[in-house]
Amino acid sequence: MAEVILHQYVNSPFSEKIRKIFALKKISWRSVEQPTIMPKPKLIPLTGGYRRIPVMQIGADVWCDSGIILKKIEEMFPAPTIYPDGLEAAADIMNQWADRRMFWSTTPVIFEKLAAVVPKEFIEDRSKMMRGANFAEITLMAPDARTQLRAFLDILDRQLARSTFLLGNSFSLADAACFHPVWFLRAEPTAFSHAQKFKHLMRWFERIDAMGYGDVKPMEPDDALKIARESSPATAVDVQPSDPDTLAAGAMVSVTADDYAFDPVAGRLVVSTIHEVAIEREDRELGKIVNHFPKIGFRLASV
Ligand SMILES: N[C@@H](CCC(=O)N[C@@H](CS)C(=O)NCC(=O)O)C(=O)O
Repeated sequence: MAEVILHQYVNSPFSEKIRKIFALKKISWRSVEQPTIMPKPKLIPLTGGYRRIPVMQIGADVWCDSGIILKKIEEMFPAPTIYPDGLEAAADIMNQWADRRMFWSTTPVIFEKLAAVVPKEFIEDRSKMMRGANFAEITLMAPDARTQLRAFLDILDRQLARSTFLLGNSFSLADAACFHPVWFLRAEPTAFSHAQKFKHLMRWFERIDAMGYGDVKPMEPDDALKIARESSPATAVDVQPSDPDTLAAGAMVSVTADDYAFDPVAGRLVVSTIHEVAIEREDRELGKIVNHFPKIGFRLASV
């Protein structure tokens, strides 16, 4: 099988979620370090415009968003599962909650101190990505975010007083997902001190931190692009007739995140199932690429 390549950066919390799933499953993977701000000239040819991290590549197939990456990893490497005891809905819903709710309570708390020291290019980049929001003003949100963060941490801590992991005695997607915002807090000591007050949470945090990242070897971005250029997409057409989007295989569509980083990716529809949309693009440098997105969190439009 072609290698599993994760385009990421070390300090990326959403990548940390995927790295912990690699650790659970003891997967061998290659890590390509990408820039933290635009431009990302060695990522965009693979994604067609999608700029967020992480992105997973296998040959000329590219998965955008941790939600679809983790589903593909689970399909390829089913054991050990990220859904022990069949708790799939609970794990998936906690994943959404951690990404879209808990994570956003950490950012203002971390940047309350860091905003003064991060490069102005970073602030400008994130303001553009948030369309209209001024990222420098994130510090104003810190008091309310801190109040909510402490309540979220308490929810986790109370559960962890009663079970080793969030959904029982085995590591699940819920742990990988709730770990990443807590891990992100460690970027700034005052922010992390809020988590350190919760002893059951800290025991769990240290256990997951010690799991490592699986068997990872670095890869140069150019080598990943070469692999894409020399491969063909391995995705079969699967546009389900029951799909209410009523788009036919081959239709030109665009796929855009519905929360931030609104860069549409356009291509011909290859897959449309209840949870996934995939489109095929012809990239000038790389030839045919298929980009996979989750349905949850994205908008699909015909173009
Ligand atoms: N819903 C996305 C969120 C990804 C995300 O926001 N990633 C952050 C880094 S952890 C990002 O891309 N920030 C902007 C950037 O790096 O350009 C996912 O689950 O993958």
